[in-house]
Amino acid sequence: MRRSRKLFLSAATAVVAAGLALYGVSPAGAAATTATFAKVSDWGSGWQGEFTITNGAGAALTGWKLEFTMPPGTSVGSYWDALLTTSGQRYTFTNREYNGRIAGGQSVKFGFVGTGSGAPAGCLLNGVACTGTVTPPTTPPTTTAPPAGTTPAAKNGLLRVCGRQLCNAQGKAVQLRGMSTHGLQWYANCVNDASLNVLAGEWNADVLRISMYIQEGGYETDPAGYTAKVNDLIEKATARGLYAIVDWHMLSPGDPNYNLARARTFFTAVAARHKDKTNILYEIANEPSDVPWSAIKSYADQIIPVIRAQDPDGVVLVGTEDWSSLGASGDGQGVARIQAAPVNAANIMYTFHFYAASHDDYYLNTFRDAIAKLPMFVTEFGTQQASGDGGNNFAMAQRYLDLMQQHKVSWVNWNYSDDMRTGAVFTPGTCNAGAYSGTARLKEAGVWIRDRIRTPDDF
Ligand code: IDC
Repeated sequence: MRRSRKLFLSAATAVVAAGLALYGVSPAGAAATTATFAKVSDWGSGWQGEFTITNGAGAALTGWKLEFTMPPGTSVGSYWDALLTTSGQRYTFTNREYNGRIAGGQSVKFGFVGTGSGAPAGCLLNGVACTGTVTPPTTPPTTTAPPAGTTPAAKNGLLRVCGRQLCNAQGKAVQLRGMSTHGLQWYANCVNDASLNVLAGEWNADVLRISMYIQEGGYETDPAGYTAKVNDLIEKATARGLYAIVDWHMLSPGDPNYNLARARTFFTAVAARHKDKTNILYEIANEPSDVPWSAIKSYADQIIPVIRAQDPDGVVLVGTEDWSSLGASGDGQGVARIQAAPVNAANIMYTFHFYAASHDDYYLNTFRDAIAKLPMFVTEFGTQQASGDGGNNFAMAQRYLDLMQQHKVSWVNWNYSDDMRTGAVFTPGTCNAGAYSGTARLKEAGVWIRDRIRTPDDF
């Protein structure tokens, strides 16, 4: 009797384990893992919703699936930190590879935008009511822990856009600060092991923007050579724990579609090569100009899938109207046009560029408005005029920096070279001399921006 009973229990356990292994569900009655829903904001025609999945038990959960039904007239739009499949009004979200593991006592969140006035109903977490009878399996976790180390890229890992923020692999909103190179066709001699050691080790920068012009003697003149140069600088940035922004520095002509075929070739090669890195961001169009938002959006909608086909996880940065001024250098309606017709992709941010001596309160207010509505990244700014030259307006620049710090908007300053203009941080001749360390060779703007990059990070 005892023997057969034992056999029966073993068989039942095996069946349950086999059937539930995928999502780590074990029999009811154990410690609960729950999912709770909240509307975190509501603007009348729509709202932002968030689910928090909490592992109340001791062992790690290794994956999750959450499903619910929306009432007729209510639907899900964009979403983040989960994958989505739908069947009619039934929505099924599953974890991304970076947030499937939930240690005991920990939570993960994912979010989405809803339209209509209804709310999720009939919620199931791993097939069980979201109020909780799911427990973790005893199998060890398969997801790798965040990389060890103290560099910005090691601490933060793979970035992703969460709501309107840039978040690290632990789900914390972070601000990156760093420098842009000048055009590689002119000032590649300023970006090398010695200068990047100073940028990473003395300036404590988080990010390097690799500015590759297309015209003006750039990529179009030597695609293989410039691709190799960018690849090399990505490796140098990676070796120093910096994030790398691959800047497709289209400028004139201002229509990004002019270079679409070249962009396809370039981004396919670069994304394929670096897809396993966790420190790459793709800036697909530096400064569009003289084209409507619809043309920029059309370009983005075509080039982003090219990148994602190789590297599905990298954050993509999208240029905006009128030299990435969000349309402030045009009719000022750029933010509204993006909101009316956003780029068809998740995990993207829009870019804003400013030059503090040229771009006063009107630009600042346009930017402030955009921060409240869109995920924003300042991939280029200067303390001078838009020419990158002339006197500095540090007071105005500081107002932008304060706003960006308050809202954790990442920024990159133009530029890490010894060009003669006031916006280049080094005095002419510095790069040939290889004398990047300290402040002796820095121009006024260089001293100012170095001080502001060196302050402690928020991560
Ligand atoms: C400027 C460079 C200058 C170069 C010029 C031509 O400082 O040496 O001759 O480009 O391309 C931008 C552009 C950036 C500009 C910068 C300063 O993205 O390429 O660099 N700027 O004018 N937008 C606004 C200002």
